[in-house]
Amino acid sequence: MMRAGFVALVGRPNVGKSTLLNRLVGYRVAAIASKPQTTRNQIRGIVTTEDAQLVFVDTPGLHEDARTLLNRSLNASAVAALEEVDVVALLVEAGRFTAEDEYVLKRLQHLRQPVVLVINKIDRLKSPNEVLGFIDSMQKRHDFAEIVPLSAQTGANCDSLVKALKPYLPESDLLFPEDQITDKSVRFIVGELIREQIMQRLHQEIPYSVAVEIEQFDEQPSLVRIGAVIWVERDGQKAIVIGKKGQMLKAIGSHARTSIEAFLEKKVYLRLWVKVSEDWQNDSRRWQQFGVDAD
Ligand SMILES: Nc1nc2c(ncn2[C@@H]2O[C@H](COP(=O)(O)OP(=O)(O)OP(=O)(O)O)[C@@H](O)[C@H]2O)c(=O)[nH]1
Ligand SMILES: [Mg+2]
Repeated sequence: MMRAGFVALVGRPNVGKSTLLNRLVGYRVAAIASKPQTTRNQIRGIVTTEDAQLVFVDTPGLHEDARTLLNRSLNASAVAALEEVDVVALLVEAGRFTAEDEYVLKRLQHLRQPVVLVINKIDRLKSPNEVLGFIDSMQKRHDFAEIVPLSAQTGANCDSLVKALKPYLPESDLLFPEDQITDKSVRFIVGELIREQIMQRLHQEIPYSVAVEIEQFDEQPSLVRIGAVIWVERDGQKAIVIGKKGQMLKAIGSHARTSIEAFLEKKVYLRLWVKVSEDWQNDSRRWQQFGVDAD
């Protein structure tokens, strides 16, 4: 019997939601970085098996202390995602349950949908047995429909998650063509692959002040020409993104190009510009122009 439906990936920032999405889909469609609130948009990744289609909805990490308008809106976007899905997958890190996790779990208590607990990053445990005690302690916190320990990074046990989720989906034909892996446009993903390099290379407030806008996307038979603007909020940030003698921008560009080429399976010619748009994080019109659909 064919089942198909939507699964929200929720959890505090940095638990590995986007890494898991990419792992399940088999492609890098979502940006990953070791920084909280890397994800800004709801990204759907589609997994189609012989008898099921699971549409995973990656959401921005929920956190209590949302200071800018954009951060607050990211929280709202993560909560809104919960209303449209058939199952909720709550991610936590193996062996860790923090006040931030508690905050997220509290927001799931009254949902009508089943909540499946995903214990991520089991590769970090010294022995697999360590997870057993953690499972016990988590069962005391909530009546989870299923509990699946896995590693999004190594791929260990990720197949079990797909199997565990399937019974909770409604009977349905395919919702998307079987070869489709995401609902986002290629341009959007290209922008995310550029932003990912910035998130990974720059620190403090800069990653959060950056938005990437794709201005040019010309696909030719043997190569794709891409022009993108990296928007920052202040002149000082622009200088940091460009770096001494342009070194930082060069590194961002060459690594982004490599991952875009892997995604498009084509040669890429990438040009990047850095421009200032003051305080864009507090101006929703501008962040929409930059492709951030946090509302
Ligand atoms: N060791 C280990 N690290 C992981 C695993 N999954 C994710 N990570 C790392 O955890 C960090 C955060 O991963 P993301 O996928 O960006 O986390 P996220 O939950 O999407 O974060 P936000 O978008 O900020 O909410 C990255 O440095 C990942 O490489 C895992 O299974 N094992
Ligand atoms: Mg993410």
